[in-house]
Amino acid sequence: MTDTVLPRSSSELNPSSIYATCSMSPTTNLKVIYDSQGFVVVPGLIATSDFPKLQEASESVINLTREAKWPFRRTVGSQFPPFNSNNPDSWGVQHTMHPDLGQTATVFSDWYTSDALTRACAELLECGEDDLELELFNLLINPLSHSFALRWHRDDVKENALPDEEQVALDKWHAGIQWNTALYEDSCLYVVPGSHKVPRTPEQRKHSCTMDPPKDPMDMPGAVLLTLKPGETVFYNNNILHCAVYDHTVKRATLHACTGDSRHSATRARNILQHDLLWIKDDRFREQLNPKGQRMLDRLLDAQKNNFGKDVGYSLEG
Ligand SMILES: O=C(O)CCC(=O)C(=O)O
Ligand SMILES: [Fe+2]
Repeated sequence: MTDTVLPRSSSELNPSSIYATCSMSPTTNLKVIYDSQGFVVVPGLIATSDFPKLQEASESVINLTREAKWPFRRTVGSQFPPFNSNNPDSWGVQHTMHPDLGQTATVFSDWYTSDALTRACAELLECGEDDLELELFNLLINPLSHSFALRWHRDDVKENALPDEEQVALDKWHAGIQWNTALYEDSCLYVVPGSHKVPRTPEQRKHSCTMDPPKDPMDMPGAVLLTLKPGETVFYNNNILHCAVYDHTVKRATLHACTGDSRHSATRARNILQHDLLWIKDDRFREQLNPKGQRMLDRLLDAQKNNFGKDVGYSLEG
């Protein structure tokens, strides 16, 4: 078991040193770090035998996407949903658990519902594993020929929200958790530790109120680069102020997903259902899941039913 290393101070923060095991040890600081910084890095959640399977499955969907044989992708030039197909280059693969991907999708859904991962999610969400809701599972990849970047943003708060509106949105954001698991070293994501709790300062607003990606992400007051080593997972509050830079010369294959607490699924509706999820009703998808996954799916289907016919809209533009 690794000891938890608490950050020395925000200005000295080296996020890649913020490790915490998600053992059920009474001394675990996972939740403490997550609450104070808005993210926590956890190594070793992927079983050694599963690691090559996930790498292989990722290669397979990346190839399909780059060969234009998988239509659900994040297109270079589009930062947020809905993604268009205006550019042949991609920075992400969407819907990796989709049953049309056959056995490959099962590798992803087995990991999404694995005990180590769901235990960590439940611990951070402070809910029972029986409350967890299956949500999104995508893959973030390096574009092949165009470097690309996302502007500074919070996933479900608009860039022009006033400080009071920002605070209201941040206060209710505890119903789901986002996570990135790196299959290769990943130095794409920048975050402002602690920004998940407080509105932006005037200076931070200046760096995050347009559609433009930053010239240098480190110009944002409080920014740190979050480097993940292969096999490490960062769990983060996706309303933390963050941006990302994708260098087409550096291999990236990072699992990118979120898991919800179904007791609050109404709060999650826009964030999740803005991604087209009709395929989750496919019987083949249910059959692909283990019993725990099927229960998690039922909670998402309930949320989808409760929002049927409603226009949930999109969180962000760009
Ligand atoms: O590339 C990343 O790690 C972050 C992606 C992101 O911020 C988003 O999809 O909203
Ligand atoms: Fe984001």
